Amino acid sequence: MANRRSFLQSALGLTAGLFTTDKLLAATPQGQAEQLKKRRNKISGPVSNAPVVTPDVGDLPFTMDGYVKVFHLIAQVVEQQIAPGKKIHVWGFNGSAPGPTIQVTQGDRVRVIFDNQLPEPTSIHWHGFEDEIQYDGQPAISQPPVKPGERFIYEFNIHQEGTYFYHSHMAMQEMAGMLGTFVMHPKEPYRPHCDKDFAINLQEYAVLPSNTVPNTMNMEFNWLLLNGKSGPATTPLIVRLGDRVRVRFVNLGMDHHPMHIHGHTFYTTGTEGGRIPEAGWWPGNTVLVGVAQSRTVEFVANNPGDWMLHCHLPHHMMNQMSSNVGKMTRVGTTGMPAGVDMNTGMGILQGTPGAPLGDDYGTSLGRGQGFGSTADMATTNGPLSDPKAKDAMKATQQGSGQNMSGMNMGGMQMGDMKSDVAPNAGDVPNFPQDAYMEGPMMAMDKMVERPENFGLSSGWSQFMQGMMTFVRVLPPDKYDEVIARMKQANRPNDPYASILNRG
Ligand SMILES: [Cu+2]
Repeated sequence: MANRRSFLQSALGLTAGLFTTDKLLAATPQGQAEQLKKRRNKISGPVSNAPVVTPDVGDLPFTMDGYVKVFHLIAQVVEQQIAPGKKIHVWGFNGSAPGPTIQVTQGDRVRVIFDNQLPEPTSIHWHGFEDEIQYDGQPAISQPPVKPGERFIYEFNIHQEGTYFYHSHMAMQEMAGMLGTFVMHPKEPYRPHCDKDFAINLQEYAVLPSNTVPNTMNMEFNWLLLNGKSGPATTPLIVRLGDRVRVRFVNLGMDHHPMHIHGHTFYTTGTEGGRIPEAGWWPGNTVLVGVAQSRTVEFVANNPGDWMLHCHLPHHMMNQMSSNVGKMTRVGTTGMPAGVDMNTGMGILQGTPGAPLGDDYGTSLGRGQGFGSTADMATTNGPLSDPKAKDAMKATQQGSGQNMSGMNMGGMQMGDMKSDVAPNAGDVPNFPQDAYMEGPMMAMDKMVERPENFGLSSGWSQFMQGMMTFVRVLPPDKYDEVIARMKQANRPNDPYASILNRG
């Protein structure tokens, strides 16, 4: 029978025909669109839940105890590289802040063994869970606080579906980093099927000059993060042209974040209360993710390119919250130097020149500009002059953040030394605003090199800060190449493992 079928197929030229057609189709834009249509038709076919990928964070593994899924969650201090040259100490879980994503399925019985390795009492609240009061995680109300070195065991019958999260219920511990995503996959998979499913945690820290810990009381945030990284250190979302994509945003900070995508229209399909019935979905390209909320969006990635996905609050698209404001940042007769240490920058009396708020120095305007260590300067909006740039680069290259995992700190990209600003720039009111390229190029492409960034246009990293990442909608050949490189990297606990294993 089999032989007869293959004979018939080759007699009719079916096998060869299919091969040739597919190859031909992929060669032209029209062909690619045709393939896209084919893939989209598949969306209504049989479906299953695609595992959620949390870039830069990954999943919390589990073991089975009979029919119970058992997770082991550990609260601890974590040293985390959030941007090139910037390492901070945060409080997280199992090695990262946000903590690893927990994925379960509706109907599961789940046990979370929680260990507190922090120096003060804490507990874990399971945000949005409709479950028994003794597992709600409110210290001294629903359970005793979990003291340092102690353990508490939470148990749940998962009857909900959607995007939830876990966090400390102590306000300042939350702001020190203690949160993570908790995905409840539906027993009956959602339709239409999504080929890719991502989680992005939105966080903000106020890290004062020369500090490695966030000041949790401060409301002026200078580091804005997606999954614990600030641009350009964020790892892009890799999707194949034609994929239907789901992104789940989780916000546990002090600000609301309007999350915006380029080149596509998405539908908001879920909140922190679970799936929205399809009739209630609403289209947009920006979704406001309020504090303590989750928002799930879905779109068909039908537009090839490296598209930005970012918070649209202007101050959340910066690192160090730095602004170079007006002539005060100019040296010589037209201005005063900024970007210096706190004493000097704030004109504090210190002998020479010896006059508080004297004429020699201007205050460093903006929030955090240049204050503190020179190592920080290279990760602000850019140095002001060639000598300063060189100093900053030296500091960065010698800085503590050289050997962070997954990043090549081998050196800054020194572009051409010419300035890209107008010769009279210093005399123009309100200059500079975003003159990143004043002085040598400060692109960090090399420092954040990773397979997911392969093929991005040179210098991209210079314009990527704060809560910014990409959705890379890659045509099949480019997609295959990037995926092959990701596989080859063979990284332990790769957040993308579920996609790489699928092939
Ligand atoms: Cu924001």
